[in-house]
Amino acid sequence: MALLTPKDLININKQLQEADSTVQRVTGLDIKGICKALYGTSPSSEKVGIVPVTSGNGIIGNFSASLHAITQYFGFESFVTDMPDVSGYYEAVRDGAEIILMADDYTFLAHNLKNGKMANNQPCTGIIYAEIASRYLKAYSKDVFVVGLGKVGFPGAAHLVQKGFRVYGYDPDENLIQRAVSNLGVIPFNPEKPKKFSIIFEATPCANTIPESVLSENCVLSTPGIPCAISEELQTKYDVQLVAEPLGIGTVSMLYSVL
Ligand code: 2YC
Ligand code: MG
Repeated sequence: MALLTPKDLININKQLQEADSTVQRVTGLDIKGICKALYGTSPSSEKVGIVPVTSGNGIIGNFSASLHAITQYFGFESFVTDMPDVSGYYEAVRDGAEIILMADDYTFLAHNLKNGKMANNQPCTGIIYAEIASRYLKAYSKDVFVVGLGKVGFPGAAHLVQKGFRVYGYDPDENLIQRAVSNLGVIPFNPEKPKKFSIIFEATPCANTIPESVLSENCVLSTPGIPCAISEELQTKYDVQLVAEPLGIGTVSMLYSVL
C-alpha cells in the first residue's frame, strides 16, 4: 500500500472542502449525501477514538490530526488518544470511544464497538470513488473506464458492474485484468483501440496513468490515487472534472459503512 506523507495531508480541511464542492457540482450530492445514498446510514453523534500506531514505518506526521479534522468536518465527535498502540486503544475505549479508527502500514480500519461492524479503507475508498463517478450528471453513456484493478480498484469496478455500468478495465498486471474479466465480466481495455469516456475511475499509486486518447471534453475523473493520474495540462485541456482527495473521502465511507 502506498503510504501517505505529511505533504499529502497539508491543509486537509481545504482539500476536503474543495473536493466536497466538486462532488456537489459533478453529482448534485455532497459527500455526506453520497454516503447516505451508498450505505443508507446516517450518524447519530457516535464518538470516534483515533489511535496512532507506531509499527512498521511508524507514525505519519499529521495522519491522526487529519483524521481528527476529517471526523469533525463530517460532524462526528472525535479525539486522538495521547498514547499510541495498545495503550492508545485502552485509552480510547476507557474514554468512551464507540468507533475506533487506527492504521498500520497494511490496514486502516474502523471498528464500531457497539454493533461490531468493521470496515477496511481499501474497499471503502474504491466503492465511494466509483459511486461518485457513477453519479456524473453530464455522463453521455454507461461506459466507464477503470484503471487499477487491485485492492482499491477491484471493489470499485465490482460496484460499477453491480450498478449496471459497462466497465472497460486496465491494469499493468495482466493477472489482475484476468481476475476482473472472469469475476466481474469487465471488458479488457485495448490500448491499440482507444475509445473516449465521460466517466473514468482510477486507483493506482502511479502518476499519469490515463492516456489522452480516452479523455473526452468535460469528462469526470474520480481518483484516490496519489500521485495524480493526469497532468494539470491535460486536466485543463479537456476541462476534466477531477475528484481527488488524499484521506477524507475514504475515511467517511468507512465510518458510514459501520453505522
Ligand atoms: O500515524 C499512524 O498511526 C500510522 N501508523 C498510519 C499509517 C497509515 C498507512 N496507510 C496509508 O498511508 C494510506 C491509507 C490511509 C490509505 C492509503 N494509504
Ligand atoms: Mg494514480
